[in-house]
Amino acid sequence: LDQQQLKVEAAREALASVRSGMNLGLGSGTTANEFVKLLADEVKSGRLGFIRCTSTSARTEELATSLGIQVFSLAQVSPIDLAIDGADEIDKDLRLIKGRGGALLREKIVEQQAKRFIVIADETKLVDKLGAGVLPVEVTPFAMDVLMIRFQEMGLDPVLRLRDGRPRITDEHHTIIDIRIPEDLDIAEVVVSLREHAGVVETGFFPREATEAIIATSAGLKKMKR
Ligand code: A5P
Repeated sequence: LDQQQLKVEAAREALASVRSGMNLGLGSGTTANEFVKLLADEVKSGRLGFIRCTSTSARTEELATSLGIQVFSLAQVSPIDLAIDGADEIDKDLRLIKGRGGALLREKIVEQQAKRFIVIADETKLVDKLGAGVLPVEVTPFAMDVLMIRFQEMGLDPVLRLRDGRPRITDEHHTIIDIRIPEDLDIAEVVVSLREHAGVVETGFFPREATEAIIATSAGLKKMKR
């Protein structure tokens, strides 16, 4: 199976946890999109009824709506029974890095409002140590330039996320600075020091939000539970 098929397999397995009448949180990214598509099929066929969804991004909302899934505000579907979302990195303790697609703030808000949060991913997302790639940090535009300098001084190798040559603006109207976790530090320590800086809104480190993970590997499904 190629990576795309693995994403579909993980999404299909997560769908088995959805029951009629549930309030759902829909994730963002290519893996979460597969879940939204499968969910739409179930709703359309009538196999699942009375599902109420909220979304972690404007993009997912667009996709869901285009497939006939009505999207409600977060408050309207709270408490959320189940959130399903992808991740960029997953470690053995079910800690995550998210946000390489830029939706980390709404994702964290929605997923902290969910009783269960199942991460769906293909095997490429499993890491020994979080920080194999960048950690996205959402910051206010007002602070962006000075935070870039401070993060540089902290040895975090900051890169401002761009789109079409301009700072990428998130759904919550912030910008994103991607940083590197220094080899000798744990991500949790780095996040504590990042959060001391006014203008840092949120980071893509999700230490305890996920309650379960479904990882599709070429050898079959691997499941994790907190
Ligand atoms: C969106 O901001 C991210 O947190 C995604 O959940 C994450 O990037 C995973 O995306 P893919 O499923 O596209 O890899």
